[in-house]
Amino acid sequence: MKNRVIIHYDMDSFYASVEINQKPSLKGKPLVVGEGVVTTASYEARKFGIKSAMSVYEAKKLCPGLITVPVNKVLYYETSEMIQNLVKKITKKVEFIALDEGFIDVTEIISKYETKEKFGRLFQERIKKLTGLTCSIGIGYNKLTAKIASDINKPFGIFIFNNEIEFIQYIKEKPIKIIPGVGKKLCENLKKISIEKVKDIYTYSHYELVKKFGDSRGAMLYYFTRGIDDSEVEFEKKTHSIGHENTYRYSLNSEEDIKRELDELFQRVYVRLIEEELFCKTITLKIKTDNFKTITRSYTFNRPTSDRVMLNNGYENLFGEIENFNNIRLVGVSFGNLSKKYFEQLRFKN
Ligand code: TTP
Ligand code: MG
Repeated sequence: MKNRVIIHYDMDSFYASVEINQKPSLKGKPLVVGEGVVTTASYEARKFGIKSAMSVYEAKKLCPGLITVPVNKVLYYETSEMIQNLVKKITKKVEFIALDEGFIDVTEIISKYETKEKFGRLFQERIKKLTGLTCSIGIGYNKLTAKIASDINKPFGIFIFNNEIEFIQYIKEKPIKIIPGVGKKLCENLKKISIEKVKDIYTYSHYELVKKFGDSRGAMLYYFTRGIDDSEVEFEKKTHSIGHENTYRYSLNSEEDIKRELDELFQRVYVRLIEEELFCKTITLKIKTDNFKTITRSYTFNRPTSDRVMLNNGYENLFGEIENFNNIRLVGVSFGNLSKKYFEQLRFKN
């Protein structure tokens, strides 16, 4: 595989910075966003030990002069959209993973810039000029190393891993929680077998890790601690659809049979929509006869939804349009025009 260059950008204290930007008198002050729970703290508030997910009550004990601001997600959504539109002008190979962070595959375009660092600085300046906000940049040879790098020089920092040697050199003495996917619980379990630093993993074989922690987590520990990650920046994810089809060796010939099969498929696709935290705008039914005639019928909602009743109504309407129930050899249901639940919830709030 060609040497890749992947960028991970992550806005600094995102919600707090957006609020400060709106009201400059808040600048330089310890501030948290959230009323019951801290969603994020300004860097001044972090000096007091205040962190995301802490109660505001606890945070105020740590810093009596703390300013609290209510969450205004519409504002963060709008800022995020501005940032994403700018990022999309650089290349279409972008994958947004949260309101304030994303991956960019710059492998094909990085040679236009003098150095990777220059690209990073330019990127930061453009975001700052557009939004008044700062971000941190990680530049890696894959998504994993870019993601870890963006955290290293926060705020308004850049860090670069050019290759596995540089990565391992940096990471080996660090606590194992630096690896994305290693949460609190796994950390505790690793500690029980004396794994505290990244390098402690190196004494275990792939086989041993899989045996102890299961296929996916074992492999993750083995590969990620070595800086190995072949996953791609999924830049066209948004246009994907999800669906299921059944083919039959003998044809179906009654409305009841076809309805029953489609109901089951609808249910399966719906479960996937919910599991993958997506919203859908278009439902499609597909039916194929034994002489390979395919009929598809689609229904598009006014706006993306994950509402079971709405989806079901759309599906029932489509089923009502089917006229032929003879010699059916394949039926399918798919949901298209997908978008992330998180974004849709914010978009349609208020
Ligand atoms: P993060 O990027 O994790 O944090 P951050 O941008 O505030 O700070 P950093 O400079 O360390 O990147 O999360 C982005 C936003 O997501 C954050 O501003 C608020 C929100 N958020 C929550 O609502 N709850 C949480 O527990 C976390 C971690 C973040
Ligand atoms: Mg952030």
